[in-house]
Amino acid sequence: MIIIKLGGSVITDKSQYRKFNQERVSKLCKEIKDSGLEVLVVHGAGSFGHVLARQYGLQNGFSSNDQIIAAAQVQYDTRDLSQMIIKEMLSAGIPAVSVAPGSCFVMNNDKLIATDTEAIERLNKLGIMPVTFGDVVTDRTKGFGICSGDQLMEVLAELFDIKKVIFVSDIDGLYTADPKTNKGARLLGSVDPEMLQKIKSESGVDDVTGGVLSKVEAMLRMSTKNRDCVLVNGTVDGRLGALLRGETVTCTIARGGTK
Ligand code: IP8
Repeated sequence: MIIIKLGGSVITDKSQYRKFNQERVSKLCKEIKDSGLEVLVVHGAGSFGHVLARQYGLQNGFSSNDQIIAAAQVQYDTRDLSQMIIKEMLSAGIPAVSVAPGSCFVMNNDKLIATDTEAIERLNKLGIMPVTFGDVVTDRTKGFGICSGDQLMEVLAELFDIKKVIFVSDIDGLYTADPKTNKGARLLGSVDPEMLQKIKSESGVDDVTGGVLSKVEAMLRMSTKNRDCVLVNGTVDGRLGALLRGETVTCTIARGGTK
């Protein structure tokens, strides 16, 4: 099975609160469906999560009562986004159901812990794709915290038999520097832990979970000798589909796996 994260920068406009990229999501769902592969999808929160999370400091955990309504609002917004994605999946012919991460995971000081995954495993066995997403989740130490889609990818990659991991983002891959501000930035076809140390991450928009640098760190943790971890641009028509078909595409492959 392949696990794919549809990043918030692709499925939403991260600069506008609650702006869904319906057309893009529809295309990506079709590319996934056409691949005919067994896939598990996780999605980010984009502007349905990061804007309010940042505004109310939700990533730091509970510190004041005015965060509570914001924590609830974010969970409403991310569920709304998730349902919009499920709608596109169903239209593409993918049987999928949205599963809020707070129903099967808690956090402990920002570490994601799977408490009850029986339902998502059973859904998957039935042939219904359980779709989880970045969200506000309760935290045993901090009251609540931000559970990113990247953290979910790591936990789900251990729970299921995952042969390939794909992060769909709005960039062609990992660059040696920010290509938006640095003309000399070079796209890396592959990255290892040493190379990552040299790379600067700049995003310029709200991202309480750290942007591309933490994503590549997660990718390196998830890559093994038998499991490729790929960062690919989902804003380019057909690129995800080509990758799923096994074609050579512009992307960055994380190579760090010692396991
Ligand atoms: O978009 C973050 O998840 P991500 C979740 O996968 C929130 O980083 C609520 C900001």
